[in-house]
Amino acid sequence: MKLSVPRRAAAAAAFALAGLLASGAPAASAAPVAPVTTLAAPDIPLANVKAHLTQLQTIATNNGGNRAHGRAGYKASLDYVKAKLDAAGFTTSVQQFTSSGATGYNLIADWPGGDVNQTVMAGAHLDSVSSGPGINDNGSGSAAVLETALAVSRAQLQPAKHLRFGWWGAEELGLVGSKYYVNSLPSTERSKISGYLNFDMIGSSNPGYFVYDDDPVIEQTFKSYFSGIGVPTEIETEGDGRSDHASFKNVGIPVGGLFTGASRTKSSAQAQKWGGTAGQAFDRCYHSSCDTTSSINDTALDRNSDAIAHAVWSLSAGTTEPPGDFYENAADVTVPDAGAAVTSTVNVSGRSGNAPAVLKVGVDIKHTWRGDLVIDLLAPDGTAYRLKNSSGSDSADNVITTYTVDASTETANGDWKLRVQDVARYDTGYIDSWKLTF
Ligand code: DTR
Ligand code: CA
Ligand code: ZN
Ligand code: ZN
Repeated sequence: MKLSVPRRAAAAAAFALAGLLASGAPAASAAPVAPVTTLAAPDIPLANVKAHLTQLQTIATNNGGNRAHGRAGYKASLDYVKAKLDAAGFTTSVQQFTSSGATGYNLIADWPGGDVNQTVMAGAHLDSVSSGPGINDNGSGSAAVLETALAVSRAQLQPAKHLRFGWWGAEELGLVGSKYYVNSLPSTERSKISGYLNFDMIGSSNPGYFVYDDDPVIEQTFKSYFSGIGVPTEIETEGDGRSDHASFKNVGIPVGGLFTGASRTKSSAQAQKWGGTAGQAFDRCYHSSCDTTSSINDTALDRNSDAIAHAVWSLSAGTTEPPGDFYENAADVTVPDAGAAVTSTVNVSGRSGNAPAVLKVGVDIKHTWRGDLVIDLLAPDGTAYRLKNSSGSDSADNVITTYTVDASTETANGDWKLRVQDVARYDTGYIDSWKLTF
């Protein structure tokens, strides 16, 4: 038993997640990463994503059949995406660069708010090859990221971390646009990007469900989403260096992403797992003129769009309170034999809103014949929550246990009290310590 003032545990667990994202590996001294309380992401309407693909298809059709770097179809694609984002309240900027003698463009869209020192970024290359409209490669990633950004706007999401979205030019020429973006960022700005999520080909006609095996937290975020919808995933093994995430990874930014496959052939085991056709390419129209809206697998596009939203929502959420926070009073308080009730107080401060529906009340009361005791929790407004009634037959000693109380109608901050009364003669004891865990 020791005397101490009410204290608040310093819980670093919630920041371990940021540390994981920042460093790509768990910090040596990091506490186990506590669950992050997040708002559930909305469903991303497949119809909206497909409407963007239809627009990109039309743009290609009206501009020589492609949306390639240096061609009119690319700039028209960028103008389409930018107009949607401007109308939805994003702060957009267009970054110009030159590649192979032609002007290229990146589109960056920032969602106002959030901690810019912990920026979560999602992106996709917007250019196609010159031999086709590039609807899966990579209209699919571009449209899904766009619709996720629009969902952020519809929700007026206010995540703890800052959200940024990027659409890259000239990926097909060798990740030119994303490299230009990253290389143009001062290192101080790069270090603010806690993670980059890449989506390049996520609607392949004979799809697989591949998750990049890079940052463990991002990888797990995607894996748990897909396992939650009963879809098995595989680690993307051919991905290194094959798309824009490489530009970010090369400067030490944690990356992750999703992929449904390109020219590789689906195995029979994969066909067993995912359906589709074994012995056929995941996308038989890869880099071809048939990479059109009719070559998209809707189920794959929908699932991946929803996975993107899930990742954006969960990786950008901070926790309003570090979970596992507790307030304790370890001062001894004697309980008079068959006498008046006594109280012990903890002061809760710095929290927002109400107490939780599952407020844990840990008590440690040393007392013989504990059946003598009546125990209550008193909220700051005086509301009493009965934790234990007296019981003449309960002859065991001490009450060392944790009760749970639905305190969701009580404001969290204020003086909470444990009230203990000994209602029967001869046995005595004291409050050793007690604590509230939010
Ligand atoms: N290089 C991409 C397509 C691609 C091929 N393999 C992977 C692996 C992971 C992401 C993308 C890709 C392109 O042609 O745009
Ligand atoms: Ca959906
Ligand atoms: Zn490509
Ligand atoms: Zn691509």
